[in-house]
Amino acid sequence: SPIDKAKFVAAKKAVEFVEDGMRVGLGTGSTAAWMVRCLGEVVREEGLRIRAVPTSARTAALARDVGLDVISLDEARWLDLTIDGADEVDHEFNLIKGGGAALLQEKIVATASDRMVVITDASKEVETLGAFPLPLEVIPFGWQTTKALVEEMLDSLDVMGRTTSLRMNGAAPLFTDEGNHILDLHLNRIGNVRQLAMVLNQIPGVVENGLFVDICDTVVVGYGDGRVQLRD
Ligand code: DER
Repeated sequence: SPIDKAKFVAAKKAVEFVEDGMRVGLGTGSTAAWMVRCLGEVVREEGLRIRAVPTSARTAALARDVGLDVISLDEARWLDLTIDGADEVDHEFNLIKGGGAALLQEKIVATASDRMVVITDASKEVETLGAFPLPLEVIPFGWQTTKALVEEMLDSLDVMGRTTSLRMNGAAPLFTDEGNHILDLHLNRIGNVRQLAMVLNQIPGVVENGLFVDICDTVVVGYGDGRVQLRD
């Protein structure tokens, strides 16, 4: 499909940033999965020696399947480059991430990288963040109380929406790799991303939110006709 082609060309382009000897963070999601496959190919063809730090169990499994040398973030300590997808990207390269429920490890790995490259199809580029529900990782203990506190907090913030929902995995609540839950915040439009990102993490029970502010350095946009655009 054109969307798959767009994701593939963006992923393939981003792999060009990977150099011999690098420690590379591997994102999660369908676009990142294309990147992991392309990276496996390039490593095999060019004999690149890289170490890879995944951002989810499923990315780790795929990375091993394609023959990458997977290590933990603790072994790597710091990364040269992280390549990951996004659910929304604005003009300042601020992101909404977490559609794949991996935002906690993704944000830690992206923050521990000299450079973060986001790979997307054009549909992810927006004027203002917020149409995509903002994922929030919360611990299971008292999650309904946390949910109520978040909704109360939203009333006082510069956002349009107020409702939150528990992310389900079929008929049961979803559990992240860390055993936490995800609340999705239906905000429609976020007026002040920096303020919201800060305030949400102050609420007891909240572990992390899917707003990536001042983390992304480069955006690679793929198109269904095979074109790819670089935004630095
Ligand atoms: O969960 C995530 O943060 C993913 O990177 C997501 O935002 C993008 O997933 P996609 O590449 O499947 O659209």
